[in-house]
Amino acid sequence: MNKPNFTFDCVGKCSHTHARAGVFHTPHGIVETPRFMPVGTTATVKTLTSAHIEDAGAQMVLSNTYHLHLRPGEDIIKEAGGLHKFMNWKGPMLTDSGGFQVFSLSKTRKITEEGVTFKSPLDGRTIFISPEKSIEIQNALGADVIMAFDECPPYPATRDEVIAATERTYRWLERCIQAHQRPEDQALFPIVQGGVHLDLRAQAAKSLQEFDLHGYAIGGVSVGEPSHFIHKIVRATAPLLPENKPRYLMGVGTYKEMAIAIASGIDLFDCVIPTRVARHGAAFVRGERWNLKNAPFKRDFTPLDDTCPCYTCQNFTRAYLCHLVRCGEITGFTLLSLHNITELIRFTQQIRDAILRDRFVEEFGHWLTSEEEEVI
Ligand code: PRF
Ligand code: ZN
Repeated sequence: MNKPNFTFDCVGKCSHTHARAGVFHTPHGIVETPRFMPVGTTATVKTLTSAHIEDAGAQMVLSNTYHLHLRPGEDIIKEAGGLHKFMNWKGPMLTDSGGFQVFSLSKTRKITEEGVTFKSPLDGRTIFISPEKSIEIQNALGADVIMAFDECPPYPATRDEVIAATERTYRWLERCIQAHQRPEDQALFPIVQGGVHLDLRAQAAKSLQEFDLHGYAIGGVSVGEPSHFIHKIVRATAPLLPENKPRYLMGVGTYKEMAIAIASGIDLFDCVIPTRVARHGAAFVRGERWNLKNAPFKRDFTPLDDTCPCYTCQNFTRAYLCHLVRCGEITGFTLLSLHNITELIRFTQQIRDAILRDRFVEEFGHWLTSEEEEVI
């Protein structure tokens, strides 16, 4: 019997929360969950090579349909042998579908039932992406996981606007499934929308399960709403998704948000935060964000984090990093990005290890409360 290309094995469960440790099998290897995925928007995790990303402990890397369609175009990447070969990343990959990026990055855009029309910010050319087009592009890019083309309502939005976007996301999923040409080696994940309305979230989570897909994502969070809304949405929605499939929370990647989401049963995360923060000269260290430009670091000849195994922490001092970021040197951004990605992946890996020992709440419980409410 052929082993299916996509399976998710739960290998450990927390006895107090919905947290679980899993292994997601893909054609390009496994992803041990919970796990943070670095973002390689334009087929590169900014300032890093694939060797750095591997050293950081990354197992799955994300890239973007929107950016790669605009430049260099999926035909070139297909000619190169696919996205894996093009960027020399041999492990699992995921591509986002493009809709969300059109909304957040393109000023002139028009959305209809057919799809989204917008002007390329690169050269002003008019571009149209429909569910079919998004899947066609993602089939050409060849990532292991591809995302359904969704409509992410802005925050704030009226309840009617959110209903319309959520229902459209469902209809677009049907079209994505129809258009998908490589279901045997590319898993299509649908995206639960529903804004801050828990009933709409529950409805969407249920209706998307009419289609038997290999994993499920929660979108439309961390779009400007207060963080206690994020916690509430994730806590209510994640447990409604199939237990035997990976669950992915899109665009979320801070310590607290990830810990709370893991407690709710989320397995995968992505966020540009670690690389964006690095380019601002800041580092994540032991649960905090430090600005390396600050004067006290000028003469601090200790490693950024002496418990961190990354190349940056093993070889350089805070004083050196402070100097590089004050000079705007690219090496500084590379070293900080490498550390920040290592740190967030290590955080999710440490949580995974704790879940496997059933010590998640004992060791990470301090992350699980928010001011507005008790989370567990
Ligand atoms: N949809 C898609 N990508 C996303 C989001 C979404 O809602 C988000 C929201 N957090 C980030 N990336 N397709
Ligand atoms: Zn480090």
